[in-house]
Amino acid sequence: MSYTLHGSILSTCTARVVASGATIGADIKLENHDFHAIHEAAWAKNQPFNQMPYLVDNTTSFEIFESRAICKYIANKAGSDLLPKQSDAEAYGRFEQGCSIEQSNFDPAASGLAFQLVFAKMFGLETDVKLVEKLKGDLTKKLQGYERLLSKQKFVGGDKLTLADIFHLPYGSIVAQLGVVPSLTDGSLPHVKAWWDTISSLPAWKEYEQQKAAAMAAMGAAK
Ligand SMILES: N[C@@H](CCC(=O)N[C@@H](CS)C(=O)NCC(=O)O)C(=O)O
Repeated sequence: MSYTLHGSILSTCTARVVASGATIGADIKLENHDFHAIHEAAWAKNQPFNQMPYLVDNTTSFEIFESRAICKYIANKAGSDLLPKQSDAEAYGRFEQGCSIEQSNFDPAASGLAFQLVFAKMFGLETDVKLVEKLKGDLTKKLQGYERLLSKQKFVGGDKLTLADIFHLPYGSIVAQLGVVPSLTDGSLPHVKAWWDTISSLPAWKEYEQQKAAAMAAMGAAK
């Protein structure tokens, strides 16, 4: 089984698939595209919303987009424990609960902060300072819910590491590096800190961060 992932090493949603795929042990070749490519008509044939990434299954030519769906597809084909089996109703239920938590309680504020504080500048846009303050407050409050959850179970999708945890890494790492929501890392929410320390030190994530740093250094050197 081999896959071609069309995206960019600099894209957070591509990072979600790269890190999940590496943790699963899947054979994924990342084809790096310039961000301008997604606005071309040819791209919309593969990703109708002009976003990256999308994946091609090289064995069957099946194509799929939406980073979380891509990760679940790869994990399902590999029979990976990162995706609990539907036949185990409770484990699968907890896992889907964890995926929904990430998408509804973490991603809106974390991706909003990353956009306002990192990507807006790259696109020549002004940072909306009022919105940043609101998003910081939103995520701080949500993390209190994470603390309550993680005092009862070790990971967001149950007692074992699942894709639901890995899904947090791309935007969570940006928030952690910016230091704008201290309770993610400062130990004031001890279960959150222990969880974050564990998932952010997964070898696949460290490897992704090294690849991204190397790509950024190469881009800087080419300027
Ligand atoms: N829900 C989609 C979001 C994809 C997405 O927003 N990708 C970003 C790059 S990380 C993108 O293509 N942004 C360009 C745009 O939305 O115009 C996924 O998870 O794949």
